[in-house]
Order: sequence, then C-alpha cells, then structure tokens
Amino acid sequence: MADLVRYEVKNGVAVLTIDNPPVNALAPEVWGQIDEAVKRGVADPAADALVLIGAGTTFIAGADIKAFELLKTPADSMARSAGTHALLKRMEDASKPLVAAIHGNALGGGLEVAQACHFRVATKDARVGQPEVMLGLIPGAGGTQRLPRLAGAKMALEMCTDGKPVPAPKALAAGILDHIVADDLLSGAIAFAKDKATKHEIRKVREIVIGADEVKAGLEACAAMRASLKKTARGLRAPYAVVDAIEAGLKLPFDEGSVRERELFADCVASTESKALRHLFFAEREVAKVPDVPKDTPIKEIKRAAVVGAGTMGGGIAMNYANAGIPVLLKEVDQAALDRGIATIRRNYDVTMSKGKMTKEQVEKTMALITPTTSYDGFDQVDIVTEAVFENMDLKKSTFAELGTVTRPDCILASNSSTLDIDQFAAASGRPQQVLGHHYFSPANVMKLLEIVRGRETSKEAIATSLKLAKKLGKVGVVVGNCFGFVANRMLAYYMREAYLLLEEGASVEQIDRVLTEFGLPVGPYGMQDIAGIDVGARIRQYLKSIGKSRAEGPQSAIPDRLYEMGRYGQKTGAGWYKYDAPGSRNRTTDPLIEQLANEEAKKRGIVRRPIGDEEIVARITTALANEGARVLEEKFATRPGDIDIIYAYGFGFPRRSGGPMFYADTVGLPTVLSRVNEYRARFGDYWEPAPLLEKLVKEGRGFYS
Ligand code: T1G
Repeated sequence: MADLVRYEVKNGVAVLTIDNPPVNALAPEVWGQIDEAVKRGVADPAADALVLIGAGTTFIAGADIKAFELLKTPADSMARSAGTHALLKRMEDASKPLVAAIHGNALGGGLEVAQACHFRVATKDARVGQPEVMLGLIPGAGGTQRLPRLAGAKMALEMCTDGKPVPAPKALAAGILDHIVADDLLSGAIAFAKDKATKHEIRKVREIVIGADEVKAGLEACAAMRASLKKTARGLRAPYAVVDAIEAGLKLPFDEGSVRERELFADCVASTESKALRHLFFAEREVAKVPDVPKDTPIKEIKRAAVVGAGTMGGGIAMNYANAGIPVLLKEVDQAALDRGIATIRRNYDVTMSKGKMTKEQVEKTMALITPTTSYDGFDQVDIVTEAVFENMDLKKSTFAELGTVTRPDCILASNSSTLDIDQFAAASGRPQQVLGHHYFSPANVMKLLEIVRGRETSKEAIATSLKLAKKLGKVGVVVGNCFGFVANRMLAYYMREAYLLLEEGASVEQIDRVLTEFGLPVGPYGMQDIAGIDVGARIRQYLKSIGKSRAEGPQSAIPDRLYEMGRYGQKTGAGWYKYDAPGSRNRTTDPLIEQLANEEAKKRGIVRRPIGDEEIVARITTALANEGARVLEEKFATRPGDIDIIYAYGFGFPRRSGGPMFYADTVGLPTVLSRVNEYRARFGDYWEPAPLLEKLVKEGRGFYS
C-alpha cells in the first residue's frame, strides 16, 4: 500500500504528513494510515506531541468524493461512518497534544479531522470550510457536532449551509483556529505542540459544553436559518439536513447527535441531488481537458486586451478583463455609442459598490483599466481582441478583416457571436488559426460560462490559452464545435420550440414559466426572452430565413415574430410576453393579448387547444434538450455529455440538483426518454426524430454516463 501518511519525529514531536496528491483527499486508505500514525505517535517515547500536516499546497481538501460512489445505500454509509467517527474519537483521545497544521485548504472532512485534533494552527492565507452542501451532502465526520462547540451554532450554521470557505484570520476570531503561524508552518506548529506538551494541555472539542443560553440562541438560529433557506436553498435538501443535524447536536449529547448526523448524511449521500452535484463537480474539472490539446500545449500570456463593440455584451466583456486586472481597449464606432457603453459599465460598478462588494477606490482603479476609443490605435499592442458587434454576418466579417490588419500576427481574435459560423470570420481575418469563438452569456460580467468555439483551423495554442484565460476571468470555459448556435443556443432552440408549441396547444406563458422555475430554472423561457429581448431572437430568425435555415426542425410559432412586429421586445420596451409597469421595469403582469395570439395561431394550424399538465411541460422540454444533446454528441460538437451539463448549469442556470439536461435524462432513464420522443413523433410529427445515439444507448442498455 502506498505511503500516504509519512511519520517522522522532529524536535521531540511526531510529524504526520498526509501525502495524497493533488489535494490530500481522505481516501479510505488515508483514514486508515492517519489512525495508525496517531497510535504510533502516542506510543512513541521520542514524541511529546503530534503534528498533523499536509504535503504539497494544501491541508486536506475533504473526503475523497469519488469514494462516495461505493455507498449505494444508507446502510452502506452508516457502516462506513461508524468507523470514521470512532477513528476521530480515538484521535481526540490521544494522550499527547495533537495539533493540526493547516495551509491551503482545510475543507469538509479535512476541517473535521482538524476539529478532532486538540488544537489547530494555520498560515494566515489558509482557508477552512464545510462545503459539503455544494455536493448535496452535510458534514458527515462530526462537523455538525464539533463546529458548533468550537465556533457557536450561528457560525456553524452559516459555514455549513453556504459552504463558503472562511479565511484563517476570521476562523481564528471565531475560535475554530487557535493560532496563526507567521513564518514556517511546520516549525511554528512543532513549537506550539511542544508548548502544549509542556503544559500538559489537551482540549477535546467534543467535551466542550454548550451552555443553556448558547443552546437557546442556537435553536433560535436554527429556526431563523430554516426560514431564510426558503429563499436561498433553491429546492436543495442538504442545507435543511445541515440544520437538522446541528439542531440535534444542540439538543442531544455528543454521541446521540453524531448518530443523527450520520443518519442524515446517509440519506443525502444516496440522494439523486447529491449524485447530480457530485457529477457536476467532476464534470466542471473535466471540461478543461480537451482530448487533442495536451496539458503542455504552449499558452500565450494575455497582458493586454481589446473589445470591439461597447453594447451590453461588449461592455460586460470589457469589465471581465478589467476585473481580472488586464488593461482593455473598448472600441465603438462613434463617441455617442462609446459614451453609452461606458455609462452602462459605470452604472454596473455603482450597483456593485452599493452592495458593498467594491469600494470607490476599487471601482476607480478598475474603470481606469478600461480605455474607451473610436479608433484602432493601440490594437497592435494587444494579445487578444474580442469582437462583440451586432449579430450580423457581413458586419462581423468586415470587422475581422480589419482586425486581421491592425493587430499583431500572434494576437488571438475571438468573436462573441452566439450563433454564426466562426470559419467565415476566420477566413475574413486572413489568419484562421488565431480565430475562435468566445461566446459569453448575458450579463457577460456575471454569468460564469464561456463557450469557446473551435473553428476548422483554430490552433491548439489559441484553445489552451482561452481555457486558461477563462479561469483568470472567473469563467468556466467549455470548448465546443462550430455548428449553428454552437451547443448552448443550438439546444436552446429546441427548448424554445417546445415552449412556443406548448403555448399554442393550450398552456399559458405563466404556467410554462411557473413549471420550469419550480423545476429549478432561475427564469422560465418567456421571462428569459423578455430579459434578453424578443428582438434578438427575431433578428436571428430573419438572418436564418435569409440563408434558408431555421433554428429547430418542426413547426415554428409565429407568435414571437408577431410580438416583434408590434415592437414588443420585452422589459426594455415595457411589453413582451408579459406587460411591465414601464420600459426597463421588472414588475410584470399577465397580458391577455398573448392568449389571444395563441388562440389565433392555434386556429391557423388547426390545433384544438387543451389543458396541459405540468408534467407534460417538463417532459417535452427536457426530452427535447436530451434528444438534441445526443445529436450534438454524436456529431462531435461537444466532447462529453458533462460538457453539455456544465454549459446548461452555468449558461442557463439549469438546476444543479438535476445535474444538467444529460444527467437528468439518465435519471429519468433513456428508455423513457426514447419512448417519449417516439410518442411525440406519433402525436406531433416527424420532426420529433430520435437521435441515433439515443437509440443506440437504449439498445445497449446504457445511459449517457454509463
Ligand atoms: N475528492 C476527490 N478528488 C478531489 C477532491 C475531493 N474532495 N477535491 C479535489 N479533487 C480533485 C479534482 O477533481 C481535480 O482532479 C484535482 O483534485 C484538483 O482539483 C466526510 C462528506 C480543494 C479548492 O468539497 O473545492 O469531505 O481534474 O482542479 O482549483 O464530511 O478542488 O486534476 O483529475 O479543483 O486548486 C468536501 C472539493 C468533500 C472540496 C482545489 N470537500 N475540492 O481547487 O483544484 S465531502 C470539497 C475543491 C466531505 C465529509 C464530507 C477544490 C479545491 P483532476 P481542482 P483547485
């Protein structure tokens, strides 16, 4: 067995070094070796105390998430956690001071191991946290029982329900840490441990008594947290289970509270919610791995950038660069348009400042990195240009032709097009290997997804550079192929087709939006269109018509174009699928006009409108996404189903607890998905043709992930 926990005695202290790269995750063998090493240290006459430390860049980043796949039933989990809890108590019962020395991250099981130590010291830039809820779990190694004893129930509730890491200075103030080591962590920890040994000081966290007042305050904090989770939990079960476990710890003795924690953990780990969130955790790390772009592909350093077009998207993109500390030129055709763009950026930063997320100085410093211009002066100094002009082929081609002459040959030329053929821009630029798509999602300075569209001749260096840049800009970059609408909008067209047809067949925009927000989407298709602008979709349809194409096979509802002709673009015009108090207002009301239009269009298409159940709405929409997703995969415009799930989770807020449209399809079962496609084909028409990959997987008894 690999030596995952090294043992040595330094200066009379046993040093136990956990070495399980890359993040010292607590794989089952690591737990075992920690147990052995602690026993050895306690028995070692040469050691007065013990220090537990992580090798490499971090302490322990948690339990090995992969190992949870082995816990098929709650009973499996209860058996496993009984061992873990007993091991942690043995550590806590060590007869010599046991000190956790933390650098990098102490997360999840990592912080729980540290809490079972008698003392915790850390570097000042270390972070500690209980992020289990992000995986649909709760702390399952005593964290819901020990953390309230260390930091109080309120702090424990916050840490375990929002899952965010806490910086060391704050953790020290909260009582989670006992000391911040100024210089070398190991020698600081050894000195700290020796001091405790000299003073015969041992502190068992489980024996910390929570006073009656604290219990009362803690139970009130639990009630308050349950109330606020109604707004923030977004249908997730795990945050509520955290409150249940911490509450049990306030009401019951340690051992009984621990049993309650283990039971709640066991339910969570076997849940679809947790499986979906664990899937997305690894899928998000997989998207960065592009099969034919090896890890050692040269990467271009992006020190200076430029954006062409200061509209809503261009302005947001420029903010991304400035927020990452990269100076950026922002070009517009004329001063008036430029002033509008800069004013929007200034307004966005003012909003951020008003929320206390940036200071005035920070805003001014960031804004100073954005240089507005109406010329290409300075474009020969930048490493990347992102074009964000109007979604029109001719305009984009002429822009790329210009960029091909005003920028350096090694400059990367990216387009923020959301649908158009990247290869045509590449040809126009005269250096196709430098051209690719950087498709941001609105609002570009907020949405985390960056669809990186690979053209026929895009270089591997441009791809690798884009993936690294995405991380620097705080985005999740996903590499996709160059088909119409790429992956995100290509599949969205089928989502919208079904949304429109369900309206014509009898559902209402309110019902469809309600059902899909209850399903977990942040906004329904009609609310989303009113935010993005009905005119945007209309112009894309006009362009498609001009090249004899449509966005999705099957009947196209005329209603969105009729709204466009009426000048109803959504929130920005005060009316769209809903009526709004005023242009720009978000307060919406139902507009009977929509029902009238639906009746008229249904009549034109000979449809007798009928009551439509909520389940049919979810089934039609998710089936359309899964079927088109299968086509995207078989045509190799996406590398893995996980890439599609990440695109939908970060691009459209597809509910993370469902794992994304492809994982969700597996949860429903592909045989069911296929039978729905065939049922809809029989009921509605041949445009519901099953994707060959879907049929193949069902025939082989497989899923997208099996
Ligand atoms: N288990 C297994 N693999 C892990 C892992 C983990 N806990 N954490 C990271 N990895 C892998 C990851 O897949 C990637 O692999 C590589 O390590 C580098 O990660 C009992 C129930 C620590 C902040 O939720 O948040 O403890 O792609 O790319 O950006 O109560 O990793 O290279 O093959 O993310 O520097 C709780 C999860 C677990 C923390 C580092 N812990 N990890 O970020 O690197 S549940 C977490 C992170 C638990 C107990 C419970 C981040 C990081 P590959 P990376 P990074």
